[in-house]
Amino acid sequence: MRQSIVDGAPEIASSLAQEALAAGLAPIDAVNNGYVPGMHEVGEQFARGQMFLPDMMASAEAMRAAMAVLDPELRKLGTERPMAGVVVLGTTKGDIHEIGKILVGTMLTAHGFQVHDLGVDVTGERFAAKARELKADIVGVSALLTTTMRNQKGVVEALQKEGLRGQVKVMVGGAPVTRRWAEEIGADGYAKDAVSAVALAQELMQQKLQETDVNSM
Ligand code: B1M
Repeated sequence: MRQSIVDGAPEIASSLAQEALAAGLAPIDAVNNGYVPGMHEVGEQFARGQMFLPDMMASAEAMRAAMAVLDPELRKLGTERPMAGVVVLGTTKGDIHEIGKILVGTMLTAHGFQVHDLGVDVTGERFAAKARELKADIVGVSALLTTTMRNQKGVVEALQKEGLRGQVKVMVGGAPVTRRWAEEIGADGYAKDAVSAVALAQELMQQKLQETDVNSM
């Protein structure tokens, strides 16, 4: 699986995902232990100048082909659970990386969250407008570039400007993002991967419930 991503081979990535499901492998294990390490290898080779932009794009295509097989299986779990909360998700302005964000969305859906994915290159204003429209509980902002991380702060500010910050929790993530950065920009939490994003979203929903209880006393 790892090699199919490094080679940018969508057909192989897809057929290995089908084989994995047929063999009873948990889809999230295939993602985390099979395909994602391939993406990390691609990133390292790109940084060393051994791979170029078209190679990275081919690897992203292979990752999408694997996810097309695994995603429905991951999502199935979500339909068996009560609705856990409404999440507006997206990749921040200036940034077109989407694979990690899609994975986070899939895992949240699998755990009962209603996820509205705004896609990539999303401004703070669009996050805020969607959060207002859907009465979102959580806004999730992904950033993969050190140059676009700062736009996560723009989302927090846009929510503040729209008077929504009291109702909406903000979670951030992405390879260059850290807990310290999340604290610095006034976000409510940081998750390092899609599995911990679910735990964080559940924790933020608990916090929201407790705040509502206190306010209604
Ligand atoms: Co880009 N890219 N890329 N790229 N790319 C990186 C990020 C890079 C680290 C590669 C490198 O140099 N080693 C580097 C960034 C350097 C930096 O800023 N520090 C980089 C660069 C430089 C660029 C361009 C500038 C290249 C250029 O044009 N010269 C360009 C930027 C374009 C732009 O956005 N404006 C660019 C373009 C691209 C492609 C389009 C070719 C492609 C993306 C295709 C797509 O998404 N459709 C691409 C890819 C594939 C990568 C790497 C190789 C892989 C990213 C990925 O999908 N990882 C990446 C190297 C790397 O990350 N190792 C790289 C797999 C994914 C599952 O992990 O996204 O980290 P990740 O998500 C994780 C966690 O971070 C977390 O959970 C996810 C699942 O576990 N998470 C969250 C993510 N979002 C979260 C949100 C949360 C919580 C957790 O809450 C809301």
